[in-house]
Amino acid sequence: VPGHDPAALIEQAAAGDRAALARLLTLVERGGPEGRAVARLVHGRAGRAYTVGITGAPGAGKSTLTDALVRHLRKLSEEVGVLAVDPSSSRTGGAILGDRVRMRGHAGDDGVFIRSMASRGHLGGLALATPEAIRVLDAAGLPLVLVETVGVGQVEVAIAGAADTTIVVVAPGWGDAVQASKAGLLEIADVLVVNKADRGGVDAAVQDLEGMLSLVGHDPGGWRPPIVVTAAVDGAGADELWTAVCDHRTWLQSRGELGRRRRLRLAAETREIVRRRLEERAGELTGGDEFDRLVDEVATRRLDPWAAADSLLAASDPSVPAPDDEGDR
Ligand SMILES: Nc1nc2c(ncn2[C@@H]2O[C@H](COP(=O)(O)OP(=O)(O)OP(=O)(O)O)[C@@H](O)[C@H]2O)c(=O)[nH]1
Ligand SMILES: [Mg+2]
Repeated sequence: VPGHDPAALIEQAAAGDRAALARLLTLVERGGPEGRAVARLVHGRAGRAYTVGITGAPGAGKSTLTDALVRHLRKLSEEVGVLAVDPSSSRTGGAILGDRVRMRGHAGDDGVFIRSMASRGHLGGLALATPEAIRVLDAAGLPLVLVETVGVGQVEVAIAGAADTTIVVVAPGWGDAVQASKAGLLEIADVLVVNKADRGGVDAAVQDLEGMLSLVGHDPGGWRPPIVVTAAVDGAGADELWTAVCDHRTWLQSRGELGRRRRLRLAAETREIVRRRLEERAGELTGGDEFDRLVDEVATRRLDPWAAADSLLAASDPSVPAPDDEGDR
């Protein structure tokens, strides 16, 4: 039974202990001091794994397609980690369970590690827990990490959904392609997938996407997302999809784009942490007795709201000069 010491757990996970890996992910999901300790320790060991995001509207077939990709990768003897991220708090554990059941075919295969994430305890929620969880899998030595996220919510798309290669999945029908476009998914797509090809309507969906891609526009010599047709239920197209991912990876690497992208993602993540921290701090500053006292002064016209805010901020941070020091009283 794995213990709680983050450093020991990381050694065990890196040696292939999957229970230790699971334990580390639980700590990261929960946040708190232990989660922070894990994050600090894994960061220096991460950076080798290639990450592939699989996103799209609910029900497009992301989980089924992820499963098909994993099967294909196992045939190629590739080791792979999978994170199924569900950012919508409205969804119940049942949906997550569905993902687990769909992925159950890989039970007993040590070359696959699958984890669903739906935590709420972490500061910044799943958007910030996801890149940390990816780094845990990375530090544990998994060379490939697939991340399934529902493509809704700006922060989720920007941070949790961000990967080295992003696959956007749509099902046939105008609705899906238009929704993907509205949700900003076409802009982030490196590879587009029209899934459920067994159901028909594929040609129209491919044309819809082609049309919308032309509207988005791409730099000359830039990467234009290929459109891959799949029927994830029977694994059809998984090999073409993987080839497209590998082509994109080669393209990124040949241009030095991979490092640039990763840096942008780390900047976005760091910025988001700062933003959430400040928001948390704002909640603390405006929730106490001192705040009430200042509001009384504002209400009785002795202080204006800006001066009250300055006073609160100065009290919270000694490096900010207090309004009194400015001699305006
Ligand atoms: N006919 C057909 N059905 C599919 C295909 N791929 C997925 N499905 C079905 O579509 C439904 C949704 O598939 P999921 O893989 O759960 O879709 P998802 O995008 O992961 O859904 P959420 O995670 O709930 O957003 C399931 O009933 C799948 O069996 C396909 O290629 N053809
Ligand atoms: Mg799913």
